[in-house]
Amino acid sequence: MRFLKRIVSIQDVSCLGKCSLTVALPIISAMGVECSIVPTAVLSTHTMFSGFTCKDLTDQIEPIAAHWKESGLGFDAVYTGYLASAEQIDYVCAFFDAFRQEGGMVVVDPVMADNGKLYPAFGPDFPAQMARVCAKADLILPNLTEASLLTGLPYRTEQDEGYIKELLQALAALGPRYVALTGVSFEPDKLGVMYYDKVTGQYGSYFTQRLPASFHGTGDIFASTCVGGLTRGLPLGDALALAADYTVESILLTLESPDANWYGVEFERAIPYLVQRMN
Ligand code: PXL
Repeated sequence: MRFLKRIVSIQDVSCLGKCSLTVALPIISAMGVECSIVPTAVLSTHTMFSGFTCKDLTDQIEPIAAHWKESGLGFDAVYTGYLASAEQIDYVCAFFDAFRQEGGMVVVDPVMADNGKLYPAFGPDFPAQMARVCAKADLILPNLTEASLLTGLPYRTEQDEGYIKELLQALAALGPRYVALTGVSFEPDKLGVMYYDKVTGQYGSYFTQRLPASFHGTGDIFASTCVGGLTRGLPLGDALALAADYTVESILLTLESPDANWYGVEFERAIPYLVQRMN
């Protein structure tokens, strides 16, 4: 019996810019969970910088998976984030089939868009490919833009509960049992997450204060913390609340820094808070 649980995270290495694996690894480790990785690409920075380089690693996914299978390795959770190209979708789906295990979970953060727009590296066909990955997940964690691209429902900045429930149900109809939608706001000074379990038909939500700044990479901080919490045995509502609180704490500490970088939240300074919450 292993006391340490193990997650495998499938997303890119952005060498500078604090997102994807450079966020998932420290956060999941701080939560007391082992984090193995499958890098989907190596980029000089994330794609919000201009002139970034990108080496797609699609051809590595299958050999890495085959070696792990031969070696009898398994994972308590598979967690995917930024996938570098439509070509790698089939390999990621095959990875889920190979490593899904009894009592384990597959969590997909369909990272591809924000603020109403697809990220620059993706073409208009990419959301349909990402929907195939979501179909195989137990839990998906889209933001509102991603939810609208995945379902074909309109993207609206004016939200009400009826609209959010319609999105949640349409997302669950893609396949996953659980859907948690981020960036939900029914009051100007509150921001949070609303979630849905399609088997029980239950909805839940968790809201925190809306802060006067938005930083790149906060979605990855949120998703990594949520998957870490679930793997440590937290119920979904508690894992999402912890993820929201840790993200807010990270942003608050970043706002204290007069020279904070636009490209990265100082989540490192909030790690003691996260560890304390886990104990
Ligand atoms: O934070 C999401 C993300 C991850 N990886 C890369 C990105 C982005 C968002 O822009 O560009 C490479």
